[in-house]
Amino acid sequence: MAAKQKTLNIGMVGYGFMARAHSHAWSEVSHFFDTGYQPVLKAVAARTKANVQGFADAWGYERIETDWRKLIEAPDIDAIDICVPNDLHAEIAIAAARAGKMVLTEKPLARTAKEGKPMVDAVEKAGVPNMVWYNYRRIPAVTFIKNMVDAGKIGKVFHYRAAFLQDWTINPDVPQGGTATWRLDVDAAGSGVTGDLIAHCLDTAMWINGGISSLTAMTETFVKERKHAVTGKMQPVGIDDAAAVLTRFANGSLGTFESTRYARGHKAAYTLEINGEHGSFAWDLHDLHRVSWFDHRVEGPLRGWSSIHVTDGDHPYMGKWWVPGLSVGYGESFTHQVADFLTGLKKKKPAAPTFRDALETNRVCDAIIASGKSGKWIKL
Ligand code: SOE
Repeated sequence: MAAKQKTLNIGMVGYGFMARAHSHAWSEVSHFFDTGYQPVLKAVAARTKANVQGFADAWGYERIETDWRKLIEAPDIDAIDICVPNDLHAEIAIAAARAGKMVLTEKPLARTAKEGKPMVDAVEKAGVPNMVWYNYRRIPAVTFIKNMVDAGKIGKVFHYRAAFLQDWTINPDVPQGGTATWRLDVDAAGSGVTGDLIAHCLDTAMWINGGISSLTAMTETFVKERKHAVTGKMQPVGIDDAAAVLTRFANGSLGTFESTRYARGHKAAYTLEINGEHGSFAWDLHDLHRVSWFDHRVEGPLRGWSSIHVTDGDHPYMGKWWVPGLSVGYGESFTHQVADFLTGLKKKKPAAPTFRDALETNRVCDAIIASGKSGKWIKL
């Protein structure tokens, strides 16, 4: 760790699963990455005092607030980190930017691109550092694939395919809305698997393979009515439970994306593959350090798929951790994101995805939802 580091006081909004992932990252980063900054878990805000106090105690936040506005007004807070349902991102982010705070928000940027655009305008007008937490691009093996594609290892790209499969909403008794199940409520989430899971796949895909120029999608809502956790009433379900998408990328390659919460047996099965003229790369979140690699330039009988364990000191991020061969996990993808954010502050080079970058992901998600309804191809 560097001797002289600037303090960066974090104001966390929310105390759920994502607030844990982010708090873990803020706490861990300066033990491993020399970014010039020392994040401090200064304050956390959420409505229910007992819950937020428990969270603050567990993670070592110095104080709690029961209104996020207090964090934004507080002169000792440098960065606001938004870990609340999607419908609250815009209001908090815009207020934070206006108050001159750095703003980070959990993905997706907003429920729709229309809602996200004023967020982009606000951070850009205020000139405040901003980032959206799309963590999977910072899994070392995924970053490795990006670097290798950029280095031309597979040549011209023909195909990109990704899937993100889960099975936690098959039971029709799972409610919509409320603290734990807001992802099923279209008013809170904006969309279903598209904004929650395909958004991750799109972020990685567009980072590795460039922009998407057109798409068509098929979406389905398998359970049409669910009880709302807040009202207690049966209400129509407005989210997409599953989506299958065909895309054309601007570089001429074709893409396929599939996501569902109805793939029995799958909990977080994010897989991706990219095929080019000289070779292919494939990756699976369930074996997150492994990259499968096929190199067509290898001559003779040894040509075949090989498996690279992305844990060497010269692999992305890995030189900062233990010794070659030892692993890191899901949580560290967030730590890498924080490390890049802090390094970006030091170098005055924003870490991606910024709000503007993530707005593009929202645009593609909007097109998926629209195409799922109309059945038409949509140009982006
Ligand atoms: C949903 O179950 C979820 O937690 C997403 O919201 C996350 O973004 C994803 O990484 C894992 O699944």
